[in-house]
Amino acid sequence: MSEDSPRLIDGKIVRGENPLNLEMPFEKLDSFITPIESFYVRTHFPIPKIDRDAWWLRVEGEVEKKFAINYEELLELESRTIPATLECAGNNRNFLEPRVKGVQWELGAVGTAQWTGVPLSILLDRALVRPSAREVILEGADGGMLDDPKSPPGELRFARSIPLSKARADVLLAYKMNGSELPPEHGFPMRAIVPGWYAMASVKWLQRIIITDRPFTGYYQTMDYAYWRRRGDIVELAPLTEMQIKAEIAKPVQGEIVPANSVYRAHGAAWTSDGEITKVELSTNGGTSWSEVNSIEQAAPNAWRLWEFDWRTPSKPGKQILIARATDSKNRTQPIERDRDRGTYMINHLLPITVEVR
Ligand SMILES: Nc1nc2c(c(=O)[nH]1)N[C@H]1C(S)=C(S)[C@@H](COP(=O)(O)O)O[C@H]1N2
Ligand SMILES: [Mo]
Repeated sequence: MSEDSPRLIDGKIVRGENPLNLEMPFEKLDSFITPIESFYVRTHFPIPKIDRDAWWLRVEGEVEKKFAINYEELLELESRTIPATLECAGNNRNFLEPRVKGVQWELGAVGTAQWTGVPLSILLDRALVRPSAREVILEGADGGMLDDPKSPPGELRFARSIPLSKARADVLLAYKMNGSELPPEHGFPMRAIVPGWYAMASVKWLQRIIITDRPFTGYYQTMDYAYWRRRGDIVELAPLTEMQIKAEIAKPVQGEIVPANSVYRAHGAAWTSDGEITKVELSTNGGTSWSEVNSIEQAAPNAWRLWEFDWRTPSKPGKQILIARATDSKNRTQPIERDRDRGTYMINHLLPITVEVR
């Protein structure tokens, strides 16, 4: 290993230890389901140690019947298993120019798991939500002090909200990941899975669900995990929600030496929100021409689609620029340029990589 190769924990790239942030080396992508050992980890505070037998999930706010439920009781409720891709809203941040603050993720703050749990709608039904209700706040058990001058004084907890309609539609309270008990770093004993949304909404270590009649404007909803939205000449902060369409190349990697005059299997993944990936194209000449790649699986809602392409490499040695581009069933595709209103998040513009044919 060269001196500047990143430090690894369990094969994942260490982006921070306090709090713990680990990235999957994206070149390791080789299956639709990301194994737990490879799945990226994003935390803002120390991982809370939760005793399952002492843990309660409280449901309160704009409801007729607030209640608390424990782990055992939750496991007895009707459950569902769904595949869902989680992507951190700051994935690919390391490639932004000019450079911005934040965890310097490259390609691997994304993964797909099978999540098993209780539909949130079941708990909302049990609580008898009032007609005045608009949003559902999901609160984690983790918290602490931030050194951001814009953070509130004292301690705060990680919390995000979702519209009531989304909460009722497909949000899962997951206690299993890929068939195993949810690991501590991924939210034990229970986390939310908000399909199709950037993963900050999928609150881990869930301890409280608060139904409200007005928009939630907490720290992680407005000061952080927000972008600039324009209404005519008005510019306002809006919370990040759905994932933006994106294709990523797992292999070759930036700077890889690729044999000339041979067939090289390029591959990667593509995902979107509220739609299906219908096409992924690859350019091996810096965007001059594009070829459609093969999709490996059927498209599944809210999950990535792996793709591959047999690239007949040039016989002449030299640098080649590769770019992948996805299109979905709503005919959305990736922007060419970075939109600076997105701040340090939602990074899905085309990302060229250079390889050397030798
Ligand atoms: N309680 C809590 N939930 C959280 C977070 C957190 O710090 N605390 N981080 C969020 C962010 S920003 C991401 S990207 C995902 C990461 O989930 P993972 O660590 O299971 O990959 O969890 C989300 N849920
Ligand atoms: Mo994130």
